[in-house]
Amino acid sequence: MKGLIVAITCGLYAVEAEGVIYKTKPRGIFRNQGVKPVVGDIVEFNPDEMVIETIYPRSSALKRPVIANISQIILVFSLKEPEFSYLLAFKYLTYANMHNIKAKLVVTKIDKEHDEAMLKEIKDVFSSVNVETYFISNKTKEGLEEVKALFKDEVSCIMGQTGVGKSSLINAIDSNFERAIGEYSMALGRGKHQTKEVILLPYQGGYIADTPGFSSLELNLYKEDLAAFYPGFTTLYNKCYFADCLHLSENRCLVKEKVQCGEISNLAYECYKKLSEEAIFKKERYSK
Ligand SMILES: Nc1nc2c(ncn2[C@@H]2O[C@H](COP(=O)(O)OP(=O)(O)OP(=O)(O)O)[C@@H](O)[C@H]2O)c(=O)[nH]1
Ligand SMILES: [Mg+2]
Ligand SMILES: [Zn+2]
Repeated sequence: MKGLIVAITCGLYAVEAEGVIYKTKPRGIFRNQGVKPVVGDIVEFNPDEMVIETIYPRSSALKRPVIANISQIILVFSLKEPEFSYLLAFKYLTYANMHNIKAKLVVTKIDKEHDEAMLKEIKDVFSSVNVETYFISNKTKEGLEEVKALFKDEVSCIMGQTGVGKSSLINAIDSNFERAIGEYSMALGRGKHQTKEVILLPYQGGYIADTPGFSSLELNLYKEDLAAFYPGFTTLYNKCYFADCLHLSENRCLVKEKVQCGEISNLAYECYKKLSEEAIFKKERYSK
């Protein structure tokens, strides 16, 4: 029987097939092969023995969070608590591009601080690199209808720092989901990691994945990947004078030209420089 892994808890793999959930285990063969079924995997399983026999080829596979076959990433940030971070947003948008998965930005908690200038800046910066941004409050439900429509017929992975309101958003979309909501800790300056496992929830012909929040330090990208997959840079790939252009001090760089003429926002480019500075080379790593 063919099914979809919707959750993994305590070593049991919840496989959904024709609206029924089967609690299965993978065959030992997977362990021998070093393969691990993950949430989002489409599998062939035996409903009598309750074992997963095979995993179908994945269209995508993310490591952070661990999930397969998603069609889009909904990146969630809050305006406050925790503070909106351009750097993190650009980092994760690059990560989405690396996996060839479309991404959209949802900014929550606009009820906490409705600073029009700040919202406009966020919208403009991301629209300069062709990323759509939505502003919502999970509390007052402002902006929610437009965001709800994004999920239709998609397998969406909700990603974001802990405490930004990912689970709250899922509950706001449909209160029947009853996702546990965490608290923002003033003392820690972050959320308290409420959601601990990836889960796929059926919604409007597709699925929504709630995922554990990440901390700001978790994802490390290479300089080369940033240069190739940074938002707004992907279509310029290999078009600079130097094929391995990092868009920094090089001459005849198309990215810098686009920044100079205002097509790519300055702020986006400043974030790029900062992320590139912090990143290491992929090549150097391999040559050691
Ligand atoms: N004022 C306000 N508070 C919100 C909003 N969205 C979420 N919160 C609050 O933010 C806190 C964290 O919300 P969660 O939904 O648990 O955050 P999360 O992103 O799922 O966090 P993790 O599961 O730890 O990754 C809770 O106290 C929510 O009530 C919002 O739009 N406005
Ligand atoms: Mg959560
Ligand atoms: Zn360049």
